[in-house]
Amino acid sequence: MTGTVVRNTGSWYVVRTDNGQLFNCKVKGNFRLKGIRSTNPVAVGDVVDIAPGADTAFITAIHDRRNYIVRKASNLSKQSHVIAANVDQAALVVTLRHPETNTVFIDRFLASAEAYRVPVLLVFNKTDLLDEDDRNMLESLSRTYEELGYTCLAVCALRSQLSTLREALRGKTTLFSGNSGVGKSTLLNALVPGLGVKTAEISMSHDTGMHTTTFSEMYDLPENGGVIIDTPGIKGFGTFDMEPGEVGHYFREIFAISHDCRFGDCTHTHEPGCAVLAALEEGRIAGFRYQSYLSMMQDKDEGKYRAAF
Ligand SMILES: Nc1nc2c(ncn2[C@@H]2O[C@H](COP(=O)(O)OP(=O)(O)OP(=O)(O)O)[C@@H](O)[C@H]2O)c(=O)[nH]1
Ligand SMILES: [Mg+2]
Ligand SMILES: [Zn+2]
Repeated sequence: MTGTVVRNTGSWYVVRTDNGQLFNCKVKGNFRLKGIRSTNPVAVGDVVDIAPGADTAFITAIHDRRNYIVRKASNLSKQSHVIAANVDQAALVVTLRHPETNTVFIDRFLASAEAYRVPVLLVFNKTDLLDEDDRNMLESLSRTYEELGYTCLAVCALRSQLSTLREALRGKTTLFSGNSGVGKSTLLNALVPGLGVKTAEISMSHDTGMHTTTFSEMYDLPENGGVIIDTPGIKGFGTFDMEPGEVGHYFREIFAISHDCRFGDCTHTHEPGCAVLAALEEGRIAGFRYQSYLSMMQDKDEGKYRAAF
């Protein structure tokens, strides 16, 4: 029998077969992703073969993935974690306030998604909490990202201002990702009337989320409006399996300009004749994007990433 993984809690998976039946499954055997060790060999979105047993079914094979998005399982980890597989796009939910998503985190996510060829939608939530300065900031950030070709939406889950988001999700399978507390599950609840997925207020003292969602699950939007995969909030986004020379390929503007660098193996940090540094100087590349690039290059130097991002 074949089905799609719709939920993953620890070593248990819920698989929905084509006729809509649900099976609680465990994994049989040892699946590996291109020989990389992963904390979850199977992810939500995977199409799998299952062999139903007396009370437990087993996942016996994973079909080839159209795409997937993966990050380091944790700081310093050599293991990867597959966030989801076979998605049409990822919606990175971010907030400028309560909590504050930093741009290094955004850019790490974007670079990784670029590497795995997953289109990203940037969803700025909690617009009700923004003052005028924040709104200017939102506009300026959106402009920068839109110029790079990323769609940016400003929404408010609390006031159900979601028409642009609903439109962007229609008919697609979308992974919801982002820091804890940005409102991923609240958005989901607002999009699916009566769903009632658990949400929680962010910590007053730390201004961070409470890691309320603890497993990944796929939900159907009403009226064939698409599919959402809600996932646990993440703190840092360590890129997995990326060579230092590759990092610049996944920053669209850096990649485009790098063709004019004097040296083919330019790292855009100190080299003479570096077109990227020249563009930075002239303001044709946003300073914060270049900082994110440096942050990822430094990981590669140190062989790790810092938990703060
Ligand atoms: N003011 C305001 N609060 C919101 C909005 N959207 C969500 N929240 C609040 O933000 C808090 C966190 O929301 P959640 O939906 O639990 O966040 P999450 O991203 O799912 O968090 P994790 O599951 O921990 O990753 C809740 O108290 C929500 O009510 C919004 O648009 N405006
Ligand atoms: Mg949640
Ligand atoms: Zn260069």
